[in-house]
Amino acid sequence: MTRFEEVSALLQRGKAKDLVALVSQSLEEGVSAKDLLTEGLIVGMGVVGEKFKNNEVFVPEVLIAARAMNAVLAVLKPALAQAGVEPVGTAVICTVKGDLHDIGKNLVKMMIEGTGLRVVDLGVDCSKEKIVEAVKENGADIVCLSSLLTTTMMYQKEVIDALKEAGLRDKVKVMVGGAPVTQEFADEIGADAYTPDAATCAEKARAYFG
Ligand code: B1M
Repeated sequence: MTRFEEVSALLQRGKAKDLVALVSQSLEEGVSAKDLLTEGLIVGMGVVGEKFKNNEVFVPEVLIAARAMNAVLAVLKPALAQAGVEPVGTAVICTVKGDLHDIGKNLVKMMIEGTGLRVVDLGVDCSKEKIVEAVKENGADIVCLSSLLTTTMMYQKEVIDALKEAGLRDKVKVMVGGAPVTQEFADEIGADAYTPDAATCAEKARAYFG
């Protein structure tokens, strides 16, 4: 079994302690944080998702895997983020109302912070009112919305409408993402950008500041 397969297997079994130990050791040995993430952790979570879909595992197992993922992301964070410099701008990020999935959102946050932007994280199940308020309070330049459910992705449009109503739509870029979201959907709801993964999102967010 390769190192990445080991990482993936521990994640699938939700072995947080062993996973954190293996990832920490791998970082010390010089294995790239990005490869541990994309070739180990994200692959492992994909397998969990597939088994979940096929009723081979159920919510408790998925939850345990997700907890292990969030624990290990904290270990990877320093290696994924670049050295802190004065923030060039501010992004507000959340998972939208009705949706509790936060792993992708946490990854996007980490990667954006790594580009030198300040990120205000509103968490999960976030209402449009809370987002509008946070944009005002923080003078945000970007709003990043994550949705993992087909039932919650339409709420991204509600957020855009609420920003319009509050007279803020021209002041912020709205970026959308999450597994069911597509470029076509983003165009349909009038978002400024769709990105399929955290790294591309961070790159695009940073590009708004030249
Ligand atoms: Co849920 N879940 N889940 N789940 N879950 C999915 C999403 C699902 C596809 C599983 C399946 O059936 N195969 C399915 C959705 C079906 C659909 O709507 N089409 C599903 C379901 C049905 C549910 C429940 C309804 C199950 C139930 O209760 N019967 C329930 C809903 C709860 C709710 O939210 N109200 C539920 C619950 C849960 C858990 C709580 C058990 C747990 C979440 C724990 C947590 O997040 N803390 C969970 C998990 C873990 C998953 C899967 C297995 C993994 C999601 C994940 O973290 N992936 C997922 C299956 C799957 O996606 N394959 C599934 C890893 C993560 C790195 O990827 O989040 O896609 P992702 O993020 C990516 C990109 O999408 C992008 O960047 C990231 C990678 O770089 N991205 C952005 C994400 N957000 C972005 C924002 C941006 C830009 C890019 O901003 C601009």
